[in-house]
Amino acid sequence: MSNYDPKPEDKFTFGLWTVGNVGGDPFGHATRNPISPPEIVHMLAEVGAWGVNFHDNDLVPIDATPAERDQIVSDFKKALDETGLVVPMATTDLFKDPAFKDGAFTSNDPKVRAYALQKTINAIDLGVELGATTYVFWGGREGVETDSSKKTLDAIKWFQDALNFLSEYVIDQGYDLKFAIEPKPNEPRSNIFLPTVGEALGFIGTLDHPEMVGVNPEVAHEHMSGLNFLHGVAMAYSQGKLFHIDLNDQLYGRYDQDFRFGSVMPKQAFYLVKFLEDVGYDGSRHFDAHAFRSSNYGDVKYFARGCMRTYLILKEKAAQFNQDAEIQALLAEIQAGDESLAYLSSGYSADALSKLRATEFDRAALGARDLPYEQLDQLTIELLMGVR
Ligand code: GCO
Ligand code: MN
Ligand code: MN
Repeated sequence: MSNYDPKPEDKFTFGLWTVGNVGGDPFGHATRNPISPPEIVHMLAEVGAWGVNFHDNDLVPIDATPAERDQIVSDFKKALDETGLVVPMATTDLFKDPAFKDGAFTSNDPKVRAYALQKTINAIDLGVELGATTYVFWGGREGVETDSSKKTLDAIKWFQDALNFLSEYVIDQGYDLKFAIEPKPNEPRSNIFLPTVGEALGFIGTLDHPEMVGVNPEVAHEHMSGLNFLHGVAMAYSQGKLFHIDLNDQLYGRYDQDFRFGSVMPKQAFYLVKFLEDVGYDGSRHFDAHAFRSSNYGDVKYFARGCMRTYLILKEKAAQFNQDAEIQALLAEIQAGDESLAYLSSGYSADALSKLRATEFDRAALGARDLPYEQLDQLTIELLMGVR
């Protein structure tokens, strides 16, 4: 058995807003005292994370003077230098300020849309200054409570305009930066635009620079919609669009829970980790989760270590699954190919068509085929429960 200590090559990252979350919710005040960005960096280094990500205003308050900004950024850089932590991703807070109460890029107010663009340009500069190569777009306020308030087609167009403008900005500056859209179905808006990975992937194809734009799927967000997260991730990966990933956990049909990775649906988390490791996903493994409101900062460290530890345990389980003789024999039987049909894998041709037309299929035999999926699933569960 390996040890489960995180290493830099695991590329584990946390946002300033995750371990720095003070435990407030819509019904209650903060339960932890705020800690400064340099303190968060030191805490992340202590638990073994590789990187730290941030929203512009996690680091620099929205009303900071230029001199204050420079001091804050220099203190943050010092903490990065002292700890060796890197900043792989940055993003913009386009949701907290009341100016964004009706959205940012999709607000009905053209001044708000322009302000959101300007704020994002400044935040991109800040992110790039600190080393970020991925820029996330989570449109938390991009949406509606009532569809009488906004023409959906206008909102789609404004969203496209904003990303097109920002793509040109990045190209113009010569930045090495790609964009990752983070879909979410609701919270804080009743309905958020680009609610799922599938919609975001479709939308990317309509942009002027689709090559610069991918997705940042989040476990909790797809689970809130009752969707299979692995399938969304696989679709993004198959299109070369898995630019980033937000790992946490979430029961279906609940409020936005942001639980510790793998803590409520470990079986789904297992298939996800197995997928990422099998395909050799080489981006950040970013934990976008919050410790329980009842935790003190000592417990927050358990929470952060727990996210990484669970990932590494599941990674070991995935390797075990791939080497388990009984499981692999079952899979070989289930997935066995048929040499006589190999011609179909080269696609359509007149020859393939005539061969296919001439083939006689034994429907009864197809229907009678044994598929021991119960056995396979139980073996998987036993492997996860540690008895194999
Ligand atoms: C949420 C989102 C955010 C984003 C973050 C980075 O549900 O609040 O997941 O945490 O990931 O704004 O873009
Ligand atoms: Mn989220
Ligand atoms: Mn997220």
